[in-house]
Amino acid sequence: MGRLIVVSNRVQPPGDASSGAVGGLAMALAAALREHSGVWFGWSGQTIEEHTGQLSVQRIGGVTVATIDLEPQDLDEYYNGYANKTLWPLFHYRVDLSVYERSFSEGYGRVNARFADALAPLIQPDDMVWVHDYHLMPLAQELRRRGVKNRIGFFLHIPWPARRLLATLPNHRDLVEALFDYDLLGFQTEDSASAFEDYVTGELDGSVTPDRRAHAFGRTAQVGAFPIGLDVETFEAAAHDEVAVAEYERMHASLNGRAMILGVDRLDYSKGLEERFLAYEQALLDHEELREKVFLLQIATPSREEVDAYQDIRARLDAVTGRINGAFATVDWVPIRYVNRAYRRDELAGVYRAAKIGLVTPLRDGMNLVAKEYVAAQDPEDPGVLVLSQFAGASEQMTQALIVNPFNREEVAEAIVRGLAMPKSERIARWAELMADLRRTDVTAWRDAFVKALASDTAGTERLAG
Ligand code: ADQ
Repeated sequence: MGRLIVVSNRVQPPGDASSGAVGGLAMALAAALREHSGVWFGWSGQTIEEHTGQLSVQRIGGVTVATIDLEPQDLDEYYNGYANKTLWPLFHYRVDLSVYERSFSEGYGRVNARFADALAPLIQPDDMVWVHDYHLMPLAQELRRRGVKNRIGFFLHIPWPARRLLATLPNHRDLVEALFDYDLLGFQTEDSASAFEDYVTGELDGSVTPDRRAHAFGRTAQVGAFPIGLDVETFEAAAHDEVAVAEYERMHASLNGRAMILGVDRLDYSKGLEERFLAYEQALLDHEELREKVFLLQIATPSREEVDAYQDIRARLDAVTGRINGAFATVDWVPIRYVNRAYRRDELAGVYRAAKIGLVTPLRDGMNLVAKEYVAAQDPEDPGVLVLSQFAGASEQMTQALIVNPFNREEVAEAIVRGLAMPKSERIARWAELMADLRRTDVTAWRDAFVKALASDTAGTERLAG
């Protein structure tokens, strides 16, 4: 087998596992490439005034990292535009926030073509190409136009929306047609994979065989669910290093005998932070005995600040936090501690371990790695309880969590109360099952399953024959 070439919008070479980098995608890919002498291709994160197509190639930690720069206009139209103002909200069920402008889709097409121009000459005959996420859906189509015949797989880290929702996107058929230039289409969950199949049969008049080969536009792509896992070993090691232990002890000392409920998220409207604060408020209203006995620590790192919707959600969260703290705080108790900085991974592990409740309540989420990190960081003798949204992809696997509807304030409030009161034996039993599953389905298992499916897929062979 040839090399594995991974393509993603941003490239973050495998390095210091304890770095403060935010983003589940980056963490998972660094782990996946560590053992492969693979190539990682993507945007450098830098902009230049005029596109040159110049490729920068470096060898970092056993991986060849190849990057290109983008123009400011690319960044506006492709990244902040089509990817994060059009697709991200729509795929997270926020049609109301999804903005469509023709310049966005032009920019999206242009950048995908530029990626293909730079990438195609690097591809050798036996290589497999693995493309990641919603930024790069048309990349295989652009590579095929440049004569690339290799196997190309696509993995979507975010949810695939319901058929009628996707149909609201102008030119949605073109977007999906481009996907049929991949050999393998991987989704996080069964829910997303079957929503895609539903679109193929319902919207395109295509068909899907029992072994999940989707046919449309005269082409075939294999469909599958490949739930992303955590790099459990690295995370556990980080959870036991000096920084993690010191952070745990510092947090523990500051609890003052109070139980900590914890949220950790990128500051994003899909994460359900406002609804979460209101559910916590509901718990304080319904259960006066909790007051001064618990607090909510919400760590929310700002992201995509150039996009208006992200500034709006930030302002709303500041206001809700202020209101709840104003209503309930006493001289020595603040109900919500709201922190906007990024943490190192080991620091974060220490914080997770000190929390009685991990409150992970996105309104919609491809997987959600925070839920998995929370479980992996717990003390096996005295683990905390995970409260998890039914709309996080992780809920398909993590059935021993307390599963809640994040839109139902009372239900989330009651789950918090139940978690706080849960007997140790039940906490241990639930945690042990969750942890065993995390190990079984870690990031290596995810990578191996995807790469194996891509290597064994026969759709590409049909392409060569046809
Ligand atoms: P994200 O939306 O970024 O990822 P998630 O899976 O929760 O969501 O990953 C977040 C990562 O960032 C975690 O590793 C977490 O530890 C880290 N992080 C969050 N806040 C942090 C902070 N304040 N400081 C430091 N680190 C922080 C997308 C999809 C998800 C999918 C992943 C991977 O939206 O659904 O699970 O990709 O496929």
